[in-house]
Amino acid sequence: MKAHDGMYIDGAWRPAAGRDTIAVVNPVDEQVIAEVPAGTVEDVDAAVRAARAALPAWAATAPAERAARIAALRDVLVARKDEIAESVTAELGAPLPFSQAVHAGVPILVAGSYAELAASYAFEEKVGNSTVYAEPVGVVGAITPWNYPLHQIVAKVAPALAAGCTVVLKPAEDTPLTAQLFAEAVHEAGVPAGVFNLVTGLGPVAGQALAEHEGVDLVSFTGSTAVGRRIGATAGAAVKRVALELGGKSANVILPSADLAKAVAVGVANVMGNSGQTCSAWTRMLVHTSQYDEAVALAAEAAAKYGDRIGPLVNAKQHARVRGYIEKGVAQGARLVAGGPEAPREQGYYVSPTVFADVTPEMTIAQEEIFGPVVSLIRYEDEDDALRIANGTVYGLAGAVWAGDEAEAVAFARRMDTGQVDINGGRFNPLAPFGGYKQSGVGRELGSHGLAEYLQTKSLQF
Ligand code: TXE
Repeated sequence: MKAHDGMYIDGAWRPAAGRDTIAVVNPVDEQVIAEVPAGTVEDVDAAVRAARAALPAWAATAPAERAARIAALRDVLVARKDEIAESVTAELGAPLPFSQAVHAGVPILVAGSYAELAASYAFEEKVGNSTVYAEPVGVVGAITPWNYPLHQIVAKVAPALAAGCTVVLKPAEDTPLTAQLFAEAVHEAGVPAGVFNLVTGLGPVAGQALAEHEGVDLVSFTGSTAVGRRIGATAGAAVKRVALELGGKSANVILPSADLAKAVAVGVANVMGNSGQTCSAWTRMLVHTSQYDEAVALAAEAAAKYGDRIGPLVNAKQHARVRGYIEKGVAQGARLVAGGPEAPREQGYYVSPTVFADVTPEMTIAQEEIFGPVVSLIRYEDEDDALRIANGTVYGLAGAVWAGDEAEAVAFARRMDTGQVDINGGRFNPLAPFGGYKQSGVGRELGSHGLAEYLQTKSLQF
């Protein structure tokens, strides 16, 4: 695969400060497909300086001009959609149709939504005898994971640019090629030099240097709760803004009045998509005791149908981790009804679509984020029991409720400690705020709430 051997800083590809590189591996066949530079503290420093230098002019541009640049960026993402999908497939292993529809498709919607929001947002408001201005926070340090290589970037960079912030991005080491394509797209879109900068590198080196840099005003991080906690602590000590989008253990609550077959089929598909590497995945399926056996049979059948259609996990570490969780589920007494810990192929980081029955709420597989194609069916006795189980983890990112009557589902969803709930399946809305309650994070992405993360307010009294 084509890769840049430098960093995108101040509007150009520049040589990296060090000589170390990171190998990019295709998870389908475990072959190295490219090398990218491993950024150092010096690279991060150069990128932050460029972002700071570009800040005053970009912050002062009219919202309509920022909207025009983001619209141009969206158009480049449309024009280069196939290339983006191929890049995600090469470094993440996702099947090409999924990469085209989701990995390349969703960022187009998100960029489009921020082109519109940049133009329509009330950056200036009259409140009684005051004028309140929404001003950019400043330089953003964006640290992104590999599970949605482009979406995670666009969900941070598009609102940051709309707000008038400048950005330094440190993408995940597993998926830097798509991040490099994104930098090319920003360049083609005519975004001024220094407004967006890219430093590829390792988390504990380049990521940490970015999070700790005193020239960064806001750190926006998506990834593991362990790293998020550290970044939050560092930001707190420096009194700097932070946005954290962390793990999840979302509940798919199927109430007795629901269309069971549909709820189970959509629920299993939700977990298997992207091979389970989705922070909002509905990994716990909660079914009333009277329908439990039927739901288990339906889920096992739905998972078995997936067969070869799901891609591998991203890397050897995740492969070992997910299989370890499946072994733990078996050891703790859960019943495997589809899949299992054995790797289904000799090559590639594959895990079979796996369904566990007889899962109890306190089991490890019902509490911790597995991040693989594994769904756990948990039985409940009544609605209060279902609510207690749904709310009974440290996470609160997403979820689903199914019921015959929408109002019944809404009433249940309102009692869930979670940031986003799909009612009877739901439909993706790029304007709907996304983010966590409890240990799933701090702040929101997408829509006007996502834009507000990158703004600070000033009021003038008259
Ligand atoms: O995440 P890391 P990993 C969860 C999921 C997964 C687990 C581990 O459960 O199994 O996390 O994944 C950068 N300072 N999620 O190890 O390490 C790193 O380079 C600054 C959920 O891949 O958190 C990458 O860019 N940055 C999730 C990013 O953090 C650091 C998506 C995420 O990597 C750093 C991914 C440091 N000290 C994993 N250490 C979601 N919420 O969607 C690492 N990084």
